[in-house]
Amino acid sequence: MRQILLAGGIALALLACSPRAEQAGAPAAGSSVSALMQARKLAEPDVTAALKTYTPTGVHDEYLMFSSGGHSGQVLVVGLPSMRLLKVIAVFTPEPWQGYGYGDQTDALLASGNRNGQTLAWADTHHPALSETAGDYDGKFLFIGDKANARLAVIDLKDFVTKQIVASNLIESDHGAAFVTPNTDYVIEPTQYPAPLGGGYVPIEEYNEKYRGAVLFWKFDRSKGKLDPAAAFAIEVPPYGQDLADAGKLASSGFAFVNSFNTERAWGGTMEGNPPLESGASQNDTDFLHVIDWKKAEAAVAAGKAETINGMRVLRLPVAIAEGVLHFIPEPKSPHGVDVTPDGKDIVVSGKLDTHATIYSFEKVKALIDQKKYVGSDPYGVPILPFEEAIRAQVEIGLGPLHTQFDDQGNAYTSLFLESKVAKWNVAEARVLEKIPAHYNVGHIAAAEGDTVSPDGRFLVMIDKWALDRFAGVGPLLPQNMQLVDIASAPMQLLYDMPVPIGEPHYAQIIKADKLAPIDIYTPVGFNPVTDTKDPEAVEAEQERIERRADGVHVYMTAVRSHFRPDIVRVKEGENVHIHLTNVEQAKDATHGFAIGSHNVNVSIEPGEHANITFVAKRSGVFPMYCTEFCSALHLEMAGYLLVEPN
Ligand code: RUQ
Ligand code: CUA
Repeated sequence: MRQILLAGGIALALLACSPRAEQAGAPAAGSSVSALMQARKLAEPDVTAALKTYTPTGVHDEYLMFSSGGHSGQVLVVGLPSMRLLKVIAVFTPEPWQGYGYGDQTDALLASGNRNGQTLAWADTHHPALSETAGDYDGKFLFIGDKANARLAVIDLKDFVTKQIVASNLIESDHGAAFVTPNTDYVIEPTQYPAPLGGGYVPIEEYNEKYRGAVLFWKFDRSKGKLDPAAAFAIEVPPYGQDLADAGKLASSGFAFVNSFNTERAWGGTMEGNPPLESGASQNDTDFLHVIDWKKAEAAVAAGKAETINGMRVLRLPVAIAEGVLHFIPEPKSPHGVDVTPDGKDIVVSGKLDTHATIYSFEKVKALIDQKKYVGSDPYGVPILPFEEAIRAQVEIGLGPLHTQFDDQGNAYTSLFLESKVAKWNVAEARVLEKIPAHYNVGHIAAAEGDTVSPDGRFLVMIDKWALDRFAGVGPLLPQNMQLVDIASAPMQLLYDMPVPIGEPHYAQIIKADKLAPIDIYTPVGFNPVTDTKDPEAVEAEQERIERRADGVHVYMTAVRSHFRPDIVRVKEGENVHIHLTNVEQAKDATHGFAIGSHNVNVSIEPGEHANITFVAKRSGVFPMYCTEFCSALHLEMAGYLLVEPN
């Protein structure tokens, strides 16, 4: 009976929506919930958490979260509140199920991300950025940065497919990418580790003189859905280890804010009599918040004031200073996150080694810039604004504050890495309201639309760096942990732990699902998702054929449940084989795969999709070709042969 009382509220809620609520057997339903609770040792908060996240079969999630896939080089798409993994978007690395990296166009796309002829088989994805219109997610595109190789990718949310990978030849690593300006005019990519701009060798002893960072602004052409490298520009900055970035919005539109964590300019050398980088970089009490007027930078570049370095237009430091593009403000100690409030009026910075969230007032910052009120300049001549006069408040927030997100009630949420908590605090009052434990060492957090001009509140996901005791043991390498929190309830409630076993997710963004309108099938039939157009080699039904040309054998093939046509391909040993394959189906979810063993041939063709595959028939023999998706009752019969005759 006590169990029934304990679960009373929930049981009542269940009964209220049960068609059998009025029947005499109603108490049985209550006792079954309490019996389940008892059997599974669940307390009432466990049951409310389950009820807040359980999503019955066929019911769709209200939000989608786009998360970096870390070392996997991919992007994860997770439904909220269920925390179900819905998609892994193949971006920087091959993805076999999607045939990404096993056909001509996806090979070429991946190769476009190679740097200086080096094939790159991995990426370190950190920060996804949804495209915005007027500072709000518009659900059209997603950008993601690769820290290791200083690359950016563009994903079209019409079909959740990567369309472009770019890398400048200016910088060697990035971190604060990708962040977009409020109308997605630009995607921001700042360097992380300084190096000579444009590449080349310079002894590290000349670090101060010759090593530099840069803040890149990649122009986005919305009509083409592509970044336009020719219209990109960069601003040279001192070698301070630039970190995260955020674009100003509303009140602070036209500006961008970038952190730095190594104004000491330490460069390590632990075996050469120097302190390790980590202690060398933590000497100063403050580093510099970079305040960038990108509208002015854009105008200066348009006026021909940039210098082209290895293909990128760069506003050199003296020009950036003279044009009023760059100002510094001290920021306490080894900062990491910089986050602009939804109204664009405040900029929140947290220092990993400082217990405060520092709130800069954009109005004050702008006035100081206009009055040229400087307290000096850095060794490179960049004017420094007075800290005390630029801030609105500092909130004593806890240990190791990193990243901040916002809700619709004027509150901010800041991750506390060292404390393993998230602090909820009121922005106007600069006052901490509540904290919730994370398991453990929370890095980024993502709130529903929590970095836009109109956050939704409701949900927040803590992206934890350590999982320790949260899941069953699977050997020494544990999964990462994402924890869903209900931030609309008071106090905040932890709802769900989601293990992530394919890489360390860094940042994520959460968008209302109804802002997305993905297609179900490709039309017209013969569409190539990578080139984003009907493929010139698309095959119509009844037009299947095999042609012998100077460059080899061209097989024009269709796939439809449950056969390939043609299903016999006869070639000679050593011949080039080009397979042009169209899935001519237009039924939702009617995906076929196409594989030839021992030839690294493997593609996935969604309804209406076309793929081109080129390979050399190096070895004579008989090689089965088959469909790799269990598409129909006669799926096993969806097969054929590649016959390679010896010479
Ligand atoms: S990171 S835990 Cu954004 Cu790469 Cu902060
Ligand atoms: Cu097509 Cu299996």
